[in-house]
Amino acid sequence: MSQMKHFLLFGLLFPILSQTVAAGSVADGIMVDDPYVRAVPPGQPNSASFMVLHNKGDKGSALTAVSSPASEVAELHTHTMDDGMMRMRKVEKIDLPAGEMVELQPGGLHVMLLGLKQELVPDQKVPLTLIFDDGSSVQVEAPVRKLQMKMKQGDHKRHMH
Ligand SMILES: [Cu+2]
Repeated sequence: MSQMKHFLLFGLLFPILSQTVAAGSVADGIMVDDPYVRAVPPGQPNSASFMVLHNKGDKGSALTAVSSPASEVAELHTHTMDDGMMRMRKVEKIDLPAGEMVELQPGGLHVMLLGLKQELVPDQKVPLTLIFDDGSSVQVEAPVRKLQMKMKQGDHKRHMH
């Protein structure tokens, strides 16, 4: 277990992309690609994070939880069409089939950050801990990015951010 301790320490000192795992765990076989967090205007209580998860292991697993010091709560969400309206709903887990890539992206699966504790300024790095179904975890630093999206603002003109 001293090896795990070493990895944990390494993760704190070099917060780029580190795995807080022992060999053979689910986290060991998961590659996290291009993680980022959506920038939101000041006062917005929530945001979301997106990334690509590549399960390079030979057995299927799942992302079961995420935690971040940036928000009170982090949930796993998906979008569904409901009477022609896109709605988000919480999911228990995000399945990661063996050898496949699963994309968390706007309008689809995402990590919901509820109750932001800080303003999310572009280029700032948000630490996320991804927890898998065997209890192993991976820590990533997700930069904050502005997304191109239409904002509805009452009767005001729609504009691009
Ligand atoms: Cu959501």
